[in-house]
Amino acid sequence: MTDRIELRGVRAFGRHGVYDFERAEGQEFVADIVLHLDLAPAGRSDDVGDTVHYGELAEKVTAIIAGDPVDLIETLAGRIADAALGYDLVERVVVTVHKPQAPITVPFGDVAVVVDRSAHHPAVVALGSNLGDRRASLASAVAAIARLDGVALVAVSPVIESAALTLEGVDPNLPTYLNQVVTLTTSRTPLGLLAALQQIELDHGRIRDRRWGDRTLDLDIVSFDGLERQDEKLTLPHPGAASRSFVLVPWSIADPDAVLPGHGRVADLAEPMRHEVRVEGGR
Ligand code: A4P
Ligand code: MG
Repeated sequence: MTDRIELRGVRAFGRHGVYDFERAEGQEFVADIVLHLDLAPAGRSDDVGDTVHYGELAEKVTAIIAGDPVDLIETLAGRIADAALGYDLVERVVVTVHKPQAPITVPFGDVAVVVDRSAHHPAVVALGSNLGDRRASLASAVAAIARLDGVALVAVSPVIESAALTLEGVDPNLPTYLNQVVTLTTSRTPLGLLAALQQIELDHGRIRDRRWGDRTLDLDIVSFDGLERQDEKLTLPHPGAASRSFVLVPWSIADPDAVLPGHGRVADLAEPMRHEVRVEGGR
């Protein structure tokens, strides 16, 4: 990601420092904030809702500098970074906090700390395959997800097998599915993660013809950082997640403490469905 918003030289008066006189008298602090985010959607829509409003961010930064005094500019920079990462679109932020009047006993030009932080969104991805070498497709898809920039795998469930669910119900005549669930953390946005997963599907010979049709590889985002959203590109949590044994059972094994927003503990939801699927050895 090379797109950036650079907000530099935001100044405000604060009372940060380890010395009593710094708390009593205060001084000026200056912050530079570099946001890493995809600016293409805003470039297309020309809508401020598709980017970060830098004026609004600047006001938050000055409020943090003028707010609760802390000893270290490291702490201040961390607070500013947290505020920047509070914007869902921001994947990474580099914050520099300058303290040009710091109590240093020799002549100096500037002193600053730089913190570089990435977003850590927890997310859950469900994998499914009922065509071709299903085991190989799942294993290579898990490896491809692990290799994605800005993605770190947390847990990989065992592989489970189940009959194909179609829009008309379970169809025992169709090839059976192997499914698996991975949990991860990512600095990507939900749509950034979806785009990467769709590329992995294509790399594994996925042909989109019929909805709910047989497939070599299906990758669905089950949940993303507790987010709830619904539009033509992405629905979160995945609408099928709450009712599907082939998602809930492996997810509950990968993360016994998981919660599906609006539905409760995944382990409780999975329990009555365990007989519907066969759990394999898996990883
Ligand atoms: N989309 C919206 N929300 C999401 C999300 N949370 N994750 C959009 C991923 N994609 C999401 O998906 C169609 C569109 O959904 C995408 O373009 C994306 O922008 P698709 O993968 O092209 O089509 P699909 O998978 O055929 O449709 P759908 O509705 O995602 O089907 P499901 O829910 O994936 O169900 N039976 C067993 N036993 N095991 C299975 O894994 N899977 C399915 C497919 C049916 N029966 C099954 C299984
Ligand atoms: Mg799908």
